[in-house]
Amino acid sequence: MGKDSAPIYVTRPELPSLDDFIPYLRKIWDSRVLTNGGPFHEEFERKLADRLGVGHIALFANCTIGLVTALQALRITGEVITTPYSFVATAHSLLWNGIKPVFVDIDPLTLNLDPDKIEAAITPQTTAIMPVHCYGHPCDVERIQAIADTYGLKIIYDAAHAFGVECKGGSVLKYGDLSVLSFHATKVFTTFEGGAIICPDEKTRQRINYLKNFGFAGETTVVAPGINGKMSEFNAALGLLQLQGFDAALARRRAIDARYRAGLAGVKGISCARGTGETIANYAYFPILVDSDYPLSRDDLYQRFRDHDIVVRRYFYPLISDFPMYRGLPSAAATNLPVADRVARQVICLPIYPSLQDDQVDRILELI
Ligand code: T4K
Repeated sequence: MGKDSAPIYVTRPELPSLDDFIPYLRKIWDSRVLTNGGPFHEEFERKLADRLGVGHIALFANCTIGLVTALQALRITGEVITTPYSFVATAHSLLWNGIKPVFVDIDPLTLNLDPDKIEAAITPQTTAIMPVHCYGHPCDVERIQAIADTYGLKIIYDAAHAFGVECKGGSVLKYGDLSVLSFHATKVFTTFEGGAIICPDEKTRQRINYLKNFGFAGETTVVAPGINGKMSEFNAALGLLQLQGFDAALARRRAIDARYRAGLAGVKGISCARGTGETIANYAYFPILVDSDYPLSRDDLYQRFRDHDIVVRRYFYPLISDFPMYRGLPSAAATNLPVADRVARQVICLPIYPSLQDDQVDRILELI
């Protein structure tokens, strides 16, 4: 074990066989329809909605443009409450809309926005909450909805990690006003790049479709300063094929998750993040927290992995609130975010992806 073995990455995309994709490519080449809502786009949108158990979907080029557009669609302004414990795109989507992010601490068990701390951060300028289903574990959707209802706020979920996740009310993507998915190469379901907004009704989807196509509502009518957020036929065709393999990929992820949990059960100083009540999980990430009673510091363990060509990642370190464009905000102070600050210094995401082999999982467990 060491430098001579192939590196193990935190994730690897699961792809269909190239032979299976060629007929889709041939159709694209033959038709010369490459983008702007072609036949694969239409079919993928429909089949994806069925697979996810949601009514209305607008496909996107990626999740980040989806988040930016979701905020535009709901005309969100002023201040938005969000989590510092996420990928930086969450807060960037606010800055791209000239909105001030207000960071609220996370719950130490769920690692999601702590509902107990949201109300204290609401001001007359607050218009929305942007929580993240971190690692695919659902937020406390009912409590967040109750707060939003009381204060008249919108909710846009950053659901980049939550493909296929269900809770007792069905798909977690049905909660809030809008949810935004990512189909990036590192996600459980990938179309190379891609994303989608889950909408509550056809009217909202229509508006989002205008916004993702420069604001065009007909050949000569532009109703808003829209962006180009469209998904291409190439990505949509791949998405159609990926739907066929998703259940098998999920089953393999579940088995890896179980193997890690069994192997780490007795290890003092290491704790595994748990589900938050989902009825169907997606095993998107395998985060562990390194406590002070573990013999190595988090960064020493991280380095130990790297020395053995195991490319683990510290998602999400540093906190978003520590990046230069955010750290001057009053809500970004570490004293306001003690739980997130601690967790960001403890976390390591272990490799998890369908083609990871049991003996590779065992090597990782041995190193720990
Ligand atoms: N909101 C949240 C909560 C998110 O987590 C993300 C994205 C977004 C919004 C925005 O979604 P998109 O706009 O991207 O759709 C990655 C991803 O780039 C990013 O999409 C993701 N979150 C974030 C958590 O992770 P990096 O900098 O870690 O990526 P990278 O290139 O280091 O990849 C990690 C590992 O994955 C590599 O070591 C090997 C493997 N990999 C990666 C790529 C890109 C492959 O095997 N093949 C590949 O093509 O950010």
